[in-house]
Amino acid sequence: MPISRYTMADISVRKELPDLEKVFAKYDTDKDGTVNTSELLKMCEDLEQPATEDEVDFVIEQFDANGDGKLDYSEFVGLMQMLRRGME
Ligand SMILES: [Ca+2]
Ligand SMILES: [Ca+2]
Repeated sequence: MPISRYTMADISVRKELPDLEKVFAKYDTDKDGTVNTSELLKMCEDLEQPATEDEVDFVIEQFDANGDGKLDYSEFVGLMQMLRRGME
């Protein structure tokens, strides 16, 4: 049986965690330790995945574990893991 693709993805995400920290810091433009709707909108633009505010709100809702309407770093990592799997 081949190694699970999810296992491979988890390994590559873990290796890239330092980079994710940089990405998070780059888009947390007001440096409050969370990424809000407008900050995530900017990231989508830069990734050439333009999204509407409603779409970004929806994405935040999916990953907003503590329900504050914004993504902190651990929630953001969950989003990035999902994106990575979606792109495979
Ligand atoms: Ca912020
Ligand atoms: Ca949150």
